[in-house]
Amino acid sequence: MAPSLSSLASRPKRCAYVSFLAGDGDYVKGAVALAKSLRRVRSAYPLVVAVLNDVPEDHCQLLRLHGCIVHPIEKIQLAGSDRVRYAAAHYVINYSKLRIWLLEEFEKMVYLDADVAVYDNLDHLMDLPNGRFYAVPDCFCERTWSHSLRYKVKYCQQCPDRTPWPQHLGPPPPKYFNAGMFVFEPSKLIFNQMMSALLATPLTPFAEQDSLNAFFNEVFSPLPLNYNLILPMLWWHPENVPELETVKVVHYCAPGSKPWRFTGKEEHMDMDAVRRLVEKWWNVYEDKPMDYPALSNMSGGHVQQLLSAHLTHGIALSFLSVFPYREVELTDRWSKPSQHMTPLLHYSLLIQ
Ligand SMILES: [Mn+2]
Ligand SMILES: [Zn+2]
Repeated sequence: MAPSLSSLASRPKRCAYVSFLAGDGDYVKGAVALAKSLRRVRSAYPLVVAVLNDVPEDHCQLLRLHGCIVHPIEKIQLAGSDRVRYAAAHYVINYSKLRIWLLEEFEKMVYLDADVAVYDNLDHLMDLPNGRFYAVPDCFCERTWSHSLRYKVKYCQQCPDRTPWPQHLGPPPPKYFNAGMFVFEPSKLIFNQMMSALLATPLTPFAEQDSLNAFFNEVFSPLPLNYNLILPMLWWHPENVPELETVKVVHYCAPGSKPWRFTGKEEHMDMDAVRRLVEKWWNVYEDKPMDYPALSNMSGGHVQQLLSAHLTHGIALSFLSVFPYREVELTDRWSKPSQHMTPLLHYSLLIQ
């Protein structure tokens, strides 16, 4: 099985990547791709996935099979949050993500959204000095920003000279980061302070991202764009975009850009760079040898337990296609079918 939080806590350097998942939808595919992408670049630290209780057990199991540490968290329900006009309806759920600050088993973590993929090793971020909040500055040019003064005056911090901030409005707004990727230190104290701040201020369209920006404003240290390439940069600020091959983290945040739902028909989605990056995601997602590290390290007994206790047919079948030698092992072990055998194990014997 994947190591537990407590056994990880005894490692010399207690660091981890962490993501967040809610609901029973297809976002789990993003989390699987994220896990595989981190392993592909040989990350030394595990991926914790903080899940709300509406994530179905077979999705949690799938994440565990991919080597993730699944960590249940409770929903953060804020009074009045159902009356806020969020930039996207699902943002209301994102306040719960703040609970990752309670993971004090870890001294430093890199948070990554489930619609993010990692294409180069990021372990060095764990060595950044403590006491700062590291993230990549956002872009305000998408329509999701249309509620904001920044959008209305066509000001974007990615190119402050293109349309300068109007003088009569006072100083330009403070630097604002995208919260799809950030480096932080878990702390219950900070969590409690953030919750108090949330309760004391009105809720705003970008939900937890706005709150994090307000809260960490003074300790925010910008990271270079290649640590969180938000796709709108490709069409709003092509002159700022680094060589795609050097981009370490891609954030598939633009409407229509989720690779697992990609049709190429939405605005900007026909760009060559977008297609290349979506293809890159699929190469990771479908990289069979990168599948199910948890099972490959497991003893036959454990695999049996898993197969009989938790797995759905779909997962079992794809597992068997990745580890055919395991199939033989299982078949040997179960060569005399007994009445205790689950229908699932029957199935694996039949398809050999
Ligand atoms: Mn995202
Ligand atoms: Zn912009």
